[in-house]
Amino acid sequence: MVNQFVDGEWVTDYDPTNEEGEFERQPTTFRDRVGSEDAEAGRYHLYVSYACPWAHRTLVTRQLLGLEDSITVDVVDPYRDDDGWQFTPEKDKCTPDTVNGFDYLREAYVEADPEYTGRVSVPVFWDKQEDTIVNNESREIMRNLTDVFADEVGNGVDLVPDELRDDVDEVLDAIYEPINNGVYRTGFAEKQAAYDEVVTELFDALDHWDSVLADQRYLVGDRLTEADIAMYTTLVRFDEVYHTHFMCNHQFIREYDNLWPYLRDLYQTRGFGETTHMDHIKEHYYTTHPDVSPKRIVPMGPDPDFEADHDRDSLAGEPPV
Ligand SMILES: N[C@@H](CCC(=O)N[C@@H](CS)C(=O)NCC(=O)O)C(=O)O
Repeated sequence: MVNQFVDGEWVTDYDPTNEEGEFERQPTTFRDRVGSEDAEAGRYHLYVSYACPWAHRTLVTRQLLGLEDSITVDVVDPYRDDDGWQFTPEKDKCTPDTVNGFDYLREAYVEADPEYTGRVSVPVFWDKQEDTIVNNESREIMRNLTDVFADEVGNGVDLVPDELRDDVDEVLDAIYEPINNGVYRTGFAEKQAAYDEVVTELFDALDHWDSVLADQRYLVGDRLTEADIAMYTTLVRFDEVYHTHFMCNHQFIREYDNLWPYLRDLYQTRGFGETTHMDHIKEHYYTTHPDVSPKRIVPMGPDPDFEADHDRDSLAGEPPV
């Protein structure tokens, strides 16, 4: 059971699985985009959890595009109970809500729409001038930062070059269901048949991308793009969390010939490692899904060595400077 708003009322017993026992992710509702005329430094804000792979996408993008001084960030508590995401500034690496002074992220959702129906999720891209949510869909926030903010108030790095736009979108689509969402569909499957199907899809996709990465440095070739950011935030959580907690245990990422060095390459690239906070990641998953891990014990390992050398720089392509 999960918590969400129904017509502005907070309910705590919503079932996100269908009759086949398959987890069904709801579409997000705030889907605006900031145009170049409004992309001012200081006006926009990100509410994130360091634990969340979707929010993590926006943090990596913000760093790569040099938006640290233009877009502010607040970080919620990694533990989420029946009241949803909470601001607990007393906890390590957590912040208060520096924009609105809210105690719970859900207050931002009803501020934006008093009749809101849906989940209270991170990331939230907030407009401080209009006091509202611009967008809460990570893929669209990433693209808005890339297309508009990078040039207006960032460093001009291009994470989706025009000539690769279709390829980037194709890879984002291709990895979403089997991999990014696949780990959740695996972990939240309620029946054996549902689990069997999605876990097979997940590992078939990982095998596929492992072979693609045998002779190219990044997912669409020799340029680091948004597709790599989307892949990274799932892969970096895999061995520590998804393998155990979500039963994605056919193989560890560190057993793959190419995915593992690829993951280390990204981790060691500006913007990736420094936005990866494994303490928040592990605390969140192992304590927040009582249906999956009822004892709320955070396991000790396995501590993959993300800092170990990789040979990926012998392949064509360089990370953005
Ligand atoms: N489609 C959204 C998904 C975001 C999402 O599911 N975030 C999770 C954390 S990993 C969340 O906040 N879940 C709380 C909830 O759904 O109640 C995106 O990509 O931005």
